[in-house]
Amino acid sequence: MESHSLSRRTFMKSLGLAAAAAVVPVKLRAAGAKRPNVVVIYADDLGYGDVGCYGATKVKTPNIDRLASQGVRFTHAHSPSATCTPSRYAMLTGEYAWRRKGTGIARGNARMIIEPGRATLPSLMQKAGYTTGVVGKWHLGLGAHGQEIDWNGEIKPGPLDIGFDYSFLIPATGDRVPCVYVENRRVVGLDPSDPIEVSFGKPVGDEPTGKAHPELLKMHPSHGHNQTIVNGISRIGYMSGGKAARWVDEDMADVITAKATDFIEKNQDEPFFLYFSTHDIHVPRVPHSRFVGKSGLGPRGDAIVQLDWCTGEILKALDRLKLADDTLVIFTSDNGPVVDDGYKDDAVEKLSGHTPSGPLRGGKYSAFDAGTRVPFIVRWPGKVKPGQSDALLCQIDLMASFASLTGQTLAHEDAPDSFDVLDALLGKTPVGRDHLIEHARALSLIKGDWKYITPNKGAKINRNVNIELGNDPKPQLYNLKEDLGERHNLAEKHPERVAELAALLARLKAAGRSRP
Ligand code: NG6
Ligand code: CA
Repeated sequence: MESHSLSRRTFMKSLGLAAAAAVVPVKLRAAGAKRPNVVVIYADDLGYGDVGCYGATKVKTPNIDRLASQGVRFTHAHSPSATCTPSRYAMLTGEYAWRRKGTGIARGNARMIIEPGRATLPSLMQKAGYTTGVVGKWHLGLGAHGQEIDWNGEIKPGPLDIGFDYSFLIPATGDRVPCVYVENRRVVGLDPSDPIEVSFGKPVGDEPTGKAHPELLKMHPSHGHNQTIVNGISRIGYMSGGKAARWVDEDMADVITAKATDFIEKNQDEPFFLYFSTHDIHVPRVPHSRFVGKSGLGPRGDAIVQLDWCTGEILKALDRLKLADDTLVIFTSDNGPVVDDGYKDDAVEKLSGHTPSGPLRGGKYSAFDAGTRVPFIVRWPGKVKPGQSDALLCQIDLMASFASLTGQTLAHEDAPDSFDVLDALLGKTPVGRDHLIEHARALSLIKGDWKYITPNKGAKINRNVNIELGNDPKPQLYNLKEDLGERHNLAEKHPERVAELAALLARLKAAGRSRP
């Protein structure tokens, strides 16, 4: 235990977290500078009904609610996909992930799926003179195709090769190896005499797995997640080595939030773009002890409380540095909610009437709206009038909208599915995009009040996670305005509308782009 706590202290120090923050004088920003800083707070697996300002009553989220009360709260904003990797791919490239092979949920040793040299959200901001940073969950792969990732040397390509000036990453997810942080191109706190090896096939090293040694676990898997044990939790994949560099799940929110606020502090004098990608509330849900028991809903609720704290720390840093008025903050989530996503963490037992999807049907992985319709809040004090907006929009629109914000024109081939919805984001118009293709196993098309889900043979329910997936061999048509919960399939009643939406979807797929 002693050696563990010692190495943990050394580790925190290697992250630069122990030293008192240097006092940096607040310089005035260039007079007349119009470009706001941009901070995107990207929560993981947070559902439409998981926060107070979207109707949750059992769990308290005062910081996220404050953001909403000072900004625009969107009711019809979507992640591009119902899982993480494709959502992030689409948000950063402006291209629907389903157009590209290899953009499904990435393994922990997947190679980078965004090609260097491509126009991306961060490269667009860089071109506008912003300093760009990503802190937190990545899950878009690292390293070059056809080559082993060198976890013990330089890891590239990575975020620095697609437009970020700084990166501090959880390489994949908290539940996948390698369980280490990567800062810019290197694993943080790595002892070269204890090299890291990672495998998603045959076991590596001789460390115990959750499957063979459940007695060593502090949290047990419910499905999958039974390979190498790190910090008492078995993960997806095998790893050996890198012991001094391994993260401690309980500290993760503190570590990444400190890195995010450091980035803001260091770049306070110039416009910056920060993509702060939280680990919460993805599994394994292992919040810091100060949040344990705070929600009464078990670790999932406590992780929401921790996420709210992280959000509050970002807002506090902006206040402290007097940057709040010059900063456009977006808060949203990469896909809808899931309760049991692979660990027995009491989330199901302690749900206590909390409804992660709010009034929507389905959840993470689902073609029903809870798969992608997520909390989405925009705050820019003095520029964005607080209120609510029902405009249809998608995170994929950030590229075209920020091009507009920074006075740039996108090349025809760039961000092929990103719409300029800047006026909707700024609350100036209730009109968002004309239509949206949602992506789960099935594709769906939303246009006006209508949503069409393409027929497919997938399972109707994922029994592991207990979520209705929205799959059906028959076409589905819902009127979202009258039937937000997608209970009444009107496809047989309105075959002409089904035909019209199916034809539009086919055209948009064939065109390879949808940006006007
Ligand atoms: C699934 C995992 C789930 C989660 C998900 C990715 C199993 C059985 N389930 O394959 O736990 O990691 O992938 O989540 O392994 S996401 O939010 O990053 O897309
Ligand atoms: Ca996710």
